[in-house]
Amino acid sequence: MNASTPILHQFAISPFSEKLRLVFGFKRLRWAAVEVPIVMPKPDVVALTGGYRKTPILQLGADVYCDTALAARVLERLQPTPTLYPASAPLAEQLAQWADSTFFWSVTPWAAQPAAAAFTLGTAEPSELKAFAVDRAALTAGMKHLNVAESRIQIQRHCAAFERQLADGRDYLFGAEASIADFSVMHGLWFIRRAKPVAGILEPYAALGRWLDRMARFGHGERVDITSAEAVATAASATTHAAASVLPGQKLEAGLRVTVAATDYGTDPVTGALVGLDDEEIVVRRTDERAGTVHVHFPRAGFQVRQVKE
Ligand SMILES: N[C@@H](CCC(=O)N[C@@H](CS)C(=O)NCC(=O)O)C(=O)O
Repeated sequence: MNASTPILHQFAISPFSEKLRLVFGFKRLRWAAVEVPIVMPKPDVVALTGGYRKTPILQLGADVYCDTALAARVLERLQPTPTLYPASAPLAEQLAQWADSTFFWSVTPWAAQPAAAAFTLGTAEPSELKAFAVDRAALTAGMKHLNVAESRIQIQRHCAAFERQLADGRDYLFGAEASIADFSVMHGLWFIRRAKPVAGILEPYAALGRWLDRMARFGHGERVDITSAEAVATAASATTHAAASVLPGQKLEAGLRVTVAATDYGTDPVTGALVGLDDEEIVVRRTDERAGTVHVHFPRAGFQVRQVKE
């Protein structure tokens, strides 16, 4: 790996990580994988982000990108072809946003039900299953979850709609070209497919099954595995950051001390100096004793930036 190799901090059973692993495959990129802990604590993740703990995160030197919606945009900049945002699919990002939220939370109760949890989580060890349940309950405190019966109904509604969308023989959800929407819908269905004892829920949808196989064939690109210590050292030794600026009219000025936090779940705030703000992205600068000066990037969609009142 060299200094410009993108690093994905991810773990094997994570659907959102699978979304980006497939994007690496789609774009035939070479990337480095760091395996992060499935539950807190995650000291090396937090050294890089300053508090954000969701998975995955994308690192390019001393720039750290939170949330897969933004990370996908960054991978598009690195490797524009094939595009994730074809002109033929103007609603691709909107459908992806729905799939990453409403659809994802519709499938998780089904995939994590007791009959399948050992497959979904890759362990049958009661203490690990318990630790996972406790960690995720804290992560999503305040959210209302569907029960398994409600999850089944929603999965069936959504899969029937995907099946109708694909019924004319198109290769991808919006037609002949794949888009970010395909990758966002894919990772939730990948989660169900891995949950073998309950994966039969997908069987009635033949065109969707062929689409899933087609998506899986993108593979994961060229992956090398590195340790989190190597990734932190890569950040510490980087001397430049991606260009960032605060656009006029954004009501906050460069250099202000701000917090940035997700608005849905996993809302741990990141505090730093504002260095970038436009309609798409928020960038803060913070210094960590091991990772050095890091720029942490968030999408505007799904995040709030607020000035810290001293
Ligand atoms: N909107 C986020 C969602 C990411 C997400 O919820 N990831 C799950 C894992 S698939 C997570 O963070 N779980 C808790 C954790 O890994 O600490 C994104 O697109 O990156």
